[in-house]
Amino acid sequence: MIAIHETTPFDDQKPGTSGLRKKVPVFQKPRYVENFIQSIFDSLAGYRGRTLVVGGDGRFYNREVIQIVIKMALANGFGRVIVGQGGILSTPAVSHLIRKNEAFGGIVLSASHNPGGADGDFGIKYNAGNGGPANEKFTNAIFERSKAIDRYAIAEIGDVDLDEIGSSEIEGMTLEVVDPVADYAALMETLFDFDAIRAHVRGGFTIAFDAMHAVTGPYAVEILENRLGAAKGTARNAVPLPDFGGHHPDPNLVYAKELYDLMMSPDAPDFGAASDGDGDRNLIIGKDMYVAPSDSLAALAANMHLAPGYKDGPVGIARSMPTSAAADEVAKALGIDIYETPTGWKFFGSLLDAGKVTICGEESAGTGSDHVREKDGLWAVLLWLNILAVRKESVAEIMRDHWARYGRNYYSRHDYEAIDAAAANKLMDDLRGRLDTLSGQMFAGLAVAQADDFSYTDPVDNSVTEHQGIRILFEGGSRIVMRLSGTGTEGATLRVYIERYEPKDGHLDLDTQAALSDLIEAAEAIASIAKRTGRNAPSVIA
Ligand code: G16
Repeated sequence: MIAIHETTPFDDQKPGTSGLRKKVPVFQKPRYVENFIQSIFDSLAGYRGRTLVVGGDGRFYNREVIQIVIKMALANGFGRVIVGQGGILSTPAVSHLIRKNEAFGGIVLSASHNPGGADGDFGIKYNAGNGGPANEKFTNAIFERSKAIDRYAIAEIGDVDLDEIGSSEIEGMTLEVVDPVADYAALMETLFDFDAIRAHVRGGFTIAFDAMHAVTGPYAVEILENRLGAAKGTARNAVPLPDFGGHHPDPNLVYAKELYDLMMSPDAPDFGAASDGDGDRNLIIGKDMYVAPSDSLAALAANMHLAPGYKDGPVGIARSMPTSAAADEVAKALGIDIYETPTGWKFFGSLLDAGKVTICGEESAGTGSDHVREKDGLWAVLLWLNILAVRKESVAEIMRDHWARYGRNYYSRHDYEAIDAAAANKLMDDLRGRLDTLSGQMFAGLAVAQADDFSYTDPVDNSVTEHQGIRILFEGGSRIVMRLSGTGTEGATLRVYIERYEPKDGHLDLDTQAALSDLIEAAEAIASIAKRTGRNAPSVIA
């Protein structure tokens, strides 16, 4: 039985960097989820009878929303819904299932690295038939529709069983409940040399993987422990919990501090890694060697030919604008193109679809390749493991060798989280207004060479995206970037990205914050961050 319900619009359903993210109580408002899902469906054309993939990271409210999505997919005419058992699917696994099953699209329920629980965050994101996040044009269309919506359609049926694997028919629609891990693990086996990694592990190589009580737990247990033979317990915090055990499932040096401390201790295993809420981010730490995400992208691009799935090396590399230019040095050496996109994985989709790039990465701990259209945390871990198994060197040796070949991009991001939104917008607006005057001025002893507001023209579809972050470039190649996050749910988050290039014959072993101290001072001098935000220090330094 299909019911059409009347509704009225909400005015705040504008998708951000990665879908719609809000606090759980916002999503719990009557009709809030239904309105957004119907706005997605109303913005699509030609999906009748086709397949929709649905899954989430298991956070609080996941199961309830999945039931709504399934009932609305049925009412709106989808022919088949594929859902992960228990409603669980990592974001890269959704991307893979969409592609493998030639689905029309998919819906990912996650607020990624944001905290979960009844008062935590929730999110809904639409992925298109290429497996990737919907592009800006489509997310704008969803927002426009959400402002005018006046009805939604839903099947009036009882809740469906999400826990038993198998296929069933519900009022003419097929529902397939699938093992969340199986297809993804099989894909990984086609890309990496599992025999080599297994042999390396058998030879005594040890791993600690922190799943942060989020979605990658079952994936890591199956792949690292069952298939690659790592010891039981290699995957820590491996049971997904609706509130992530009360922690913040963000694999950075603040929220994955326990892993960091372990890796810096005398008992450190050879390799440490973590992933986030929905399994698309990664943190890589060797014994006594933290690998910054921008450096990880560069090192992976330089070494990926060692994995069977990438034996010809990358055809091109893409990175988001705030990501350091370490990968640019690799592209230069390989004689391939490097693309600089706005923040957001959705901007990599057209480049991957057009075959212009093989590997993409972001400073925000995301790396991935053309195997799916999302960043992929465990993929990055496995590529590192494959490289380590072949080179038989430590992470620290590989990174030192990398800097000695390409030079080092000292890099750090300073986040000011949950600051007053009006103050944050004013800071950015004022800075934007001064851009023309900055060039030639000195701050903390550094001369500004150029300042602009990043604008991107997609080389494949020629779409233009403006106001993607303020860049202040200094004489000598250092830079500061400032932008407001598009994923927060509380006030605003100011991100300050700081970078300095040190040539290969320079000082390659400095402490990062020390190496950047004059630029940090310059950022404060340029934007008066402390005065305007009321914060004397960033909340997170990554
Ligand atoms: C999302 C996007 C990423 C982006 C990150 C941070 O990641 O997919 O492309 O780099 O947010 O964005 P912002 O700086 O606007 O907060 P995730 O892992 O949260 O889906």
